Amino acid sequence: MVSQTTTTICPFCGVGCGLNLHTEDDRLISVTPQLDHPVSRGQLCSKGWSSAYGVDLRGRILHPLIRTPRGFRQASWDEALTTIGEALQQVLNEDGPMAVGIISSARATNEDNYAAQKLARAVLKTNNIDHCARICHSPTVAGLKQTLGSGAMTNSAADIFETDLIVVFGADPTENHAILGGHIMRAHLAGTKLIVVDPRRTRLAKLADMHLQLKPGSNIALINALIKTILDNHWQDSEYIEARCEGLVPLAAAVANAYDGVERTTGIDLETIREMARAYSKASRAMIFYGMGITQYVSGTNNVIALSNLALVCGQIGRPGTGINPLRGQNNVQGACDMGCLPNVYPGYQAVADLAARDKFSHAWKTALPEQPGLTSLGMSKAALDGSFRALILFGEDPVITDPDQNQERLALSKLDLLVVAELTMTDTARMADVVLPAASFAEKSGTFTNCERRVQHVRQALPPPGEARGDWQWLAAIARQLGSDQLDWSDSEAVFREMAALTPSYSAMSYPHIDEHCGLQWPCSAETPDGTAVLHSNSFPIGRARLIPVHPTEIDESADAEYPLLLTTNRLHFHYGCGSMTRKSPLLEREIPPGLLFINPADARDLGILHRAPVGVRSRRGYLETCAMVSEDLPPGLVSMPYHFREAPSNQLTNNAQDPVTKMPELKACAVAVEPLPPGRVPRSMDQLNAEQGGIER
Ligand SMILES: Nc1nc2c(c(=O)[nH]1)N[C@H]1C(S)=C(S)[C@@H](COP(=O)(O)OP(=O)(O)OC[C@H]3O[C@@H](n4cnc5c(=O)[nH]c(N)nc54)[C@H](O)[C@@H]3O)O[C@H]1N2
Ligand SMILES: Nc1nc2c(c(=O)[nH]1)N[C@H]1C(S)=C(S)[C@@H](COP(=O)(O)OP(=O)(O)OC[C@H]3O[C@@H](n4cnc5c(=O)[nH]c(N)nc54)[C@H](O)[C@@H]3O)O[C@H]1N2
Ligand code: SF4
Ligand SMILES: [Mo]
Repeated sequence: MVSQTTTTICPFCGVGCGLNLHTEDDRLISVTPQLDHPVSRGQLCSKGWSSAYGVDLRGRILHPLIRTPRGFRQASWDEALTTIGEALQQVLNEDGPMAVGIISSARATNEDNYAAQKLARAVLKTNNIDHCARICHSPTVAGLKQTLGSGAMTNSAADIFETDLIVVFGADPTENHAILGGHIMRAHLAGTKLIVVDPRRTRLAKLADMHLQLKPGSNIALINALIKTILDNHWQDSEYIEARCEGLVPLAAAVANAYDGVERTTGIDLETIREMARAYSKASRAMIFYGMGITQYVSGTNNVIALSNLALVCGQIGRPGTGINPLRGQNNVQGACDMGCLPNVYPGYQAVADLAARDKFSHAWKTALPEQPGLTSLGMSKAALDGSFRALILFGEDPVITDPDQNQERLALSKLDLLVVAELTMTDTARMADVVLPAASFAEKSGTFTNCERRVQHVRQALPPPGEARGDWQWLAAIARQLGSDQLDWSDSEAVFREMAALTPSYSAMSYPHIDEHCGLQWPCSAETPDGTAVLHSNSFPIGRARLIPVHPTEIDESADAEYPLLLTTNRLHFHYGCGSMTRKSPLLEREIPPGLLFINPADARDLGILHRAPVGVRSRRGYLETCAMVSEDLPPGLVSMPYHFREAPSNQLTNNAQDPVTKMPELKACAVAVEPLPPGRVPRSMDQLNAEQGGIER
């Protein structure tokens, strides 16, 4: 028997904890934490401990599958690739490159993502390439790019232990970035002040020195009032602003009336606003962490800009223990953005619209590149509905469960001439595909992930891929070859990384051996900073001076009304991840929490005659689902909340697709719903049952 231990990185969230995979004769027998890992420091959360369940053989797709009128049948790789190649070629011939596109995966490696955008741009000749960052931190990328010149976490996880005040703004780290949530709890116990701004009473809110339980979507009203308080009292860092920022005068003018109606809009009284403004501006080092409570609004980009304004006027960016820190969500969402899996940028955020950048990539890849800007992921769905977008290659995402407005999303996918899905298991999206490809999981391939603090870490192969599964860049290369291109013909993952690093300035001094030597390297890592960068913007910003940009409150798209009297927000639960396709394979995680759940305040439950754990129906303008009520004081009256992990009761049946005008981020954090009790003892019908009864959308 051959026993082996492989050190690698957790495949779930952006914390990027260090795992050891213990194998015996090509079987994964256990997972343990890496004791000396710089972020996780010998710990894992329950998902990390359960990661072996997520990739075990149960339910794994082992061979290519092709749709027939009677369901899927097994096919050889040759046949699957021929089918894909012919269908792609036909759409390209008939409608040109804007009719095809790729959705890549923030769960896959940097090498996979680099390959995906290269296939789109250099082979398919389209900039139609996107991924889940669109509906996650795209407002961060767009907002911080404008204000600071770089859309990433400015500081490092270790700074949690080197700060005086932590502000958690619209994030729930003990559930979603559990190891960092634990660090925050520990720092707070040791004396670091903690302020939480969240409409729900999260675990950290219960422990915090202050909890500002604002109304959903009122972030800018609150932040502008904080900035006004700071300026009125001369609590700003004038020296810092003078030396490093521009735009104070218009910002001051824009916030001058910020108190008007603010108590009503936000639900927070002026005394509390004053107290928070004082604490944040007076702290010698204060860190802001933020998440989906900021980004998932039609005002997402402006929300990010507002937070950046707040940090800048107080001089809280550019030193250890400070900063504006987006908690990037997926294990490799930072990397998928860095790799250019976005319709407007090449690797390293080099703009497609910039002629010099296009020339650079065109020269390196020895081919002409498309000029026309690409479609976003939801833009591809929209174009599928009107027939102008016809062929989609998608991997490592399950938009039927995770995109807003499920019925519309299903309809859009059903219109495609060709849908290729590469997955580990048969997700709801894979079930709609024409061709399903078996993908290798993180444990079965090598490459790199970039965590939320910009740390590029080595993912090492511990197992052979099961059945005929292949790594993502390998099957992407096979599609390129099928189309007559050798653009993706690398010898191994290290060769992909070398090509990428040579073209990506912030990765330019990185290599696999150098990454291993340092237990991961934080970008920018170039000739000037060969060992990486823990704190961004220490001396200057990539755009020279930081920009203070006035922004004004925008109302949420859909408020509660007589017909839909409650506001629904969506959140995550510690024990499940994304669409649930990996975590729900673990009996240990599955027993922790019943599927579905609608969190509702006791007063609303009483008014509606709903008992704790009783079955309920939830309706919005877009859909209907059934689940169980969880009566909880953690929600204020008028607000209900649902997780989105459960395909039986997917909250995206209900959510609103209204979008941020800058980034096309949908408003996943607020929509109007009506809740009704179901007869006592009735078992809530699953979405599959409801679709079968009502004739849901099929392919
Ligand atoms: N266990 C687990 N962990 C995960 C994930 C998972 O699915 N499961 N997913 C990963 C991914 S992809 C991501 S992006 C991250 C997301 O991590 P978070 O950003 O923490 O995600 P959410 O729980 O969706 O939303 C955060 C909070 O925003 C609050 N909120 C809603 N509206 C507002 C508002 O108007 N203002 C403010 N200030 N707050 C508001 C909600 O009440 C909620 O507590 O988690 C990652 N980690
Ligand atoms: N209502 C509501 N909806 C939301 C959100 C919300 O807060 N509320 N949050 C949004 C956010 S922030 C995000 S990021 C999205 C996430 O949405 P998705 O990206 O669709 O979610 P995941 O569950 O991470 O899906 C990833 C899939 O990748 C597969 N996978 C894992 N590793 C690999 C691999 O190496 N290769 C391949 N080919 N496949 C792999 C897994 O099996 C899984 O099925 O959801 C969004 N949807
Ligand atoms: S905190 Fe995130 S990276 Fe760490 S073990 Fe949990 S899911 Fe994995
Ligand atoms: Mo995310």
